[in-house]
Amino acid sequence: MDDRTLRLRQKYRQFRVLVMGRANAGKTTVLQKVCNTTDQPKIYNSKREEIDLSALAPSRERGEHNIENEMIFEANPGYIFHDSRGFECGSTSEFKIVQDFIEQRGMRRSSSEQLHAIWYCLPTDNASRLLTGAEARFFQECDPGAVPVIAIYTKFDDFVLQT
Ligand SMILES: Nc1nc2c(ncn2[C@@H]2O[C@H](COP(=O)(O)OP(=O)(O)O)[C@@H](O)[C@H]2O)c(=O)[nH]1
Ligand SMILES: [Mg+2]
Repeated sequence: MDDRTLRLRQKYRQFRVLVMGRANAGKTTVLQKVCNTTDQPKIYNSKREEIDLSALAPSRERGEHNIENEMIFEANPGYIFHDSRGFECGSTSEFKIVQDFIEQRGMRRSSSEQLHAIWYCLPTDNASRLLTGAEARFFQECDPGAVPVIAIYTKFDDFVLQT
């Protein structure tokens, strides 16, 4: 590693990523691959208290969902993931939550609180539409500022199989 890389590595101990994409897009699978694990992530609230999902009823879990929660895989704590679940319904309030989060986190001076990237998972299998209304809106209207948006096409093997 050169000097610059070393300096960056020292400054950015953790890499914070907002993961977007509808249910079943393959988000969790991509994160597991990146972190080289098959485990589920641990989830922490903004006070860094662990949230025990098994203790929550499914309906409650949805209600408890908060974009500020941090998902961390024990196998690779170098990544902190935020999940924008709920965005898929495309409502204006959900869109605003995501937009505000990106704006707030993009402006943070402290590198440990900054949002470093947005990974947008788009399933390519035949059963899915490539872009839903909410997704088209995100790409047209959302201003990520300095935060790079990376589109990840998922389920490509299925696309190949179908075509
Ligand atoms: N064929 C295929 N299936 C996938 C791929 N990625 C995920 N899946 C499957 O799609 C389903 C949803 O994946 P998941 O990662 O849970 O999606 P999430 O809801 O976005 O977190 C699971 O049954 C996965 O095994 C892929 O690249 N190819
Ligand atoms: Mg998931």
